[in-house]
Amino acid sequence: MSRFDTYFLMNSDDIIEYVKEKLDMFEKDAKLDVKEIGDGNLNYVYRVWDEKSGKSVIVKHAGIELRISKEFKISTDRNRIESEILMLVDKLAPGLVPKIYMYDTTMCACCMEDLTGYELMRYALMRGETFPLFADDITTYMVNTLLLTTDVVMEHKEKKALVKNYINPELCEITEDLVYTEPYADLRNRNHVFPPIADFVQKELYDDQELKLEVAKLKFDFLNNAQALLHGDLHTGSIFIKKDSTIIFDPEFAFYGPIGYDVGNVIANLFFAWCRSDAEFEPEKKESFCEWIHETVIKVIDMFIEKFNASYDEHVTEYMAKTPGFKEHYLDGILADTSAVTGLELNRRIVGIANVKDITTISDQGKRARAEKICITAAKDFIKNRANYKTGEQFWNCFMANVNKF
Ligand code: SR1
Ligand code: MG
Repeated sequence: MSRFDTYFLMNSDDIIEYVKEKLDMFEKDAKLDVKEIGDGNLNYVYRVWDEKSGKSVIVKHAGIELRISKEFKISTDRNRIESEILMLVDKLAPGLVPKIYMYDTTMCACCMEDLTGYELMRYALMRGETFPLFADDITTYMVNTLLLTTDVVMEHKEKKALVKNYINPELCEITEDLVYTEPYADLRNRNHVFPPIADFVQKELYDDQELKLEVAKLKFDFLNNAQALLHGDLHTGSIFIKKDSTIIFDPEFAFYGPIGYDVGNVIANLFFAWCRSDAEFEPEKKESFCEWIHETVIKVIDMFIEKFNASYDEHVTEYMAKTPGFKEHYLDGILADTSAVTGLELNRRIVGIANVKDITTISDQGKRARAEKICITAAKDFIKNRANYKTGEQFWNCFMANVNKF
């Protein structure tokens, strides 16, 4: 019998006892330190370390109520999904995810590698840090985890078993509401709209019927297109980074959905970093950082395409998917989804309940309003004209054309 045989929400003292009981890592009488370091909207994340041995571990623990709002009560099964996905991705994209030491479906907790020396990418970008390996690492991660889990490569019954295991209805519902509905109709009256742009949001988002129709089509694609095993929340707060290494974590929104959902999230969050730099940095720093974002957006799209094509040719097993022209058709759809999701993520982080600090911490109110208008205007272009953007240069030019309107 252990007090960890029945679920309860653990505090720091419980976490110390928990790691001593569950892991071989620490002596039973070790004097451990613990700190809650969670930065996301959903879970509690503890770092536990032993000064004497130098050993440390991260414990991620799911509560029944979300941190962002007690209004959300979602399944703690998200912790199992995250742990299993990280273990699977460690095989598909080795070296790009943290090691999971154990996970526990009773306490809804997992123990994983401590990534000391890394930093959350969003905060590093907010300070103007640049990362030369990022585009290469993130495109390897995306091509390996996404293409290799599709019907193009996997035996269809094995793929369907994964679809079943990671059906994740409650976390998908959050995305269906926060990404695909509420930015276009504030149905629950909970959107965070920056007051100086309230009229702009009304006209450009809530009153644009043509936009709503396109988002409705995309929502039903998100609901029904079980294309690949997604990360499901691939923003810069789900990435730990340092100059020579990138680690992707936090795949609790994982499920089988459209590949462009992950790729578009990465692109949109690079644009948020650009907007912050444009508003906050001194001219010299701004110029070099914005140039790095420019190069990185182009590389992420173009390297994704290049690696996708090579991996498709190497790994395709499906007879009909080998038909000449099918690969190009499939990739075209992914790029259109990437463009659309770039737009959806830009909009939902500006007006929804889960905003991004890149934008909300812009100190000058006029500059913040300009940044928000740029994001919304570019977003509409990426959504409505999603079939037009197929290269890195075209993605960048679309964003810049909209920056130049303000
Ligand atoms: C209610 S959860 C809000 C957001 O936080 C997560 O990181 C996801 O992006 C989700 O949409
Ligand atoms: Mg998260």
